[in-house]
Amino acid sequence: MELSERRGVVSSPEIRRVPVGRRVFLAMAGLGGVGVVVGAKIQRAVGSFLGSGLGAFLPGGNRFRLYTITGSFPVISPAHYRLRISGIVERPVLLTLDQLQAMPGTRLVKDFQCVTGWRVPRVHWDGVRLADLLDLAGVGAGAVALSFRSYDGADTESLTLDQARLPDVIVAYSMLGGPITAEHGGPVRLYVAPMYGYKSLKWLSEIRVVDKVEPGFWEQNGYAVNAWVGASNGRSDAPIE
Ligand SMILES: Nc1nc2c(c(=O)[nH]1)N[C@H]1C(S)=C(S)[C@@H](COP(=O)(O)O)O[C@H]1N2
Ligand SMILES: [Mo]
Repeated sequence: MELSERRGVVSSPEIRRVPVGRRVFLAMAGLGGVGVVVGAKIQRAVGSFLGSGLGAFLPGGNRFRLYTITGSFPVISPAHYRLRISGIVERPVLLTLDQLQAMPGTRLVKDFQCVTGWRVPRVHWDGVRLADLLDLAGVGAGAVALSFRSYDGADTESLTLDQARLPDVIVAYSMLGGPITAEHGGPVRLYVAPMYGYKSLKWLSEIRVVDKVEPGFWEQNGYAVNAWVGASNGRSDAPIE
């Protein structure tokens, strides 16, 4: 896949962008432009999900809300997916999905907790520890933190190197017992188990090793940079339902 970078946005003719539509994209008051996708249309689109055993889109609690900042989501085929590791590294890395999945994997069964209060218990995740990916690229002198970019061209996130090396911080390719769907950030998203959901950046395109923490999209909009579940986060992006 030819990746082009314009103003830091990774784009490619291989990436299709599916608009979620006015009816299901609700602009949020608090965090301008942030959308939470709800509604029948999307529920049908991800209907396969209902077979996951979690009943993720049935009315009531214990279900994921789909988030997208942009009002659309990128659909990236597994064959065209690439993960770039760049910045202060000894060996810049460009991985295919096959190469990522050939690395030693980690399985986690953990709750997913959005800062707004919704929570999905005992979600199954598979992926590669971020620590292992850092070792693959070799972190160089002076490195302090990671900056993450998304194929949506909008979301960004950060972790310190110490946070990134925790054993329950993974680059995930499976969620809820199957490949991560496009709506949930597939083929590859972050899963930062000890932190609120906004740290689990979807459609992960690039991990940059940097010399200072660069607060991501949600942090620039008021959320805590260190998003440990349980920490106080002072404001709400609660979905309108
Ligand atoms: N690229 C991207 N990643 C994202 C978001 C987003 O809007 N865009 N929202 C975050 C938030 S606030 C949460 S709670 C989770 C929600 O994951 P889900 O959409 O799979 O339910 O994704 C996180 N990762
Ligand atoms: Mo969230």
